[in-house]
Amino acid sequence: MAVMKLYGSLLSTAMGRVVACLYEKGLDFEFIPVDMKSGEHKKEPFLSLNPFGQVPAFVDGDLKLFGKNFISSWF
Ligand SMILES: N[C@@H](CCC(=O)N[C@@H](CS)C(=O)NCC(=O)O)C(=O)O
Repeated sequence: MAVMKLYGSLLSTAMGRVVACLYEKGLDFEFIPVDMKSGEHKKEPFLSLNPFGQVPAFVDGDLKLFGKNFISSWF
């Protein structure tokens, strides 16, 4: 089974919340860093994950989610 992917930045407090939930549930995930300093979150391909251009974004197979509350409530 493909591992869940969390796209974000270590500087993001919103991502920190999602990471805390993943660890609390003991779920395996891959962290995909998004370089916010260079504006990677405002360009494709990231915009196809979150059209608002904000981290975090999350992919689990065919499921794509963005927004810390939507992601966290998925676990
Ligand atoms: N409503 C979003 C807010 C996420 C958010 O504010 N992310 C910040 C980092 S903590 C961000 O991507 N800021 C860059 C921007 O807004 O351009 C959520 O709940 O996840």
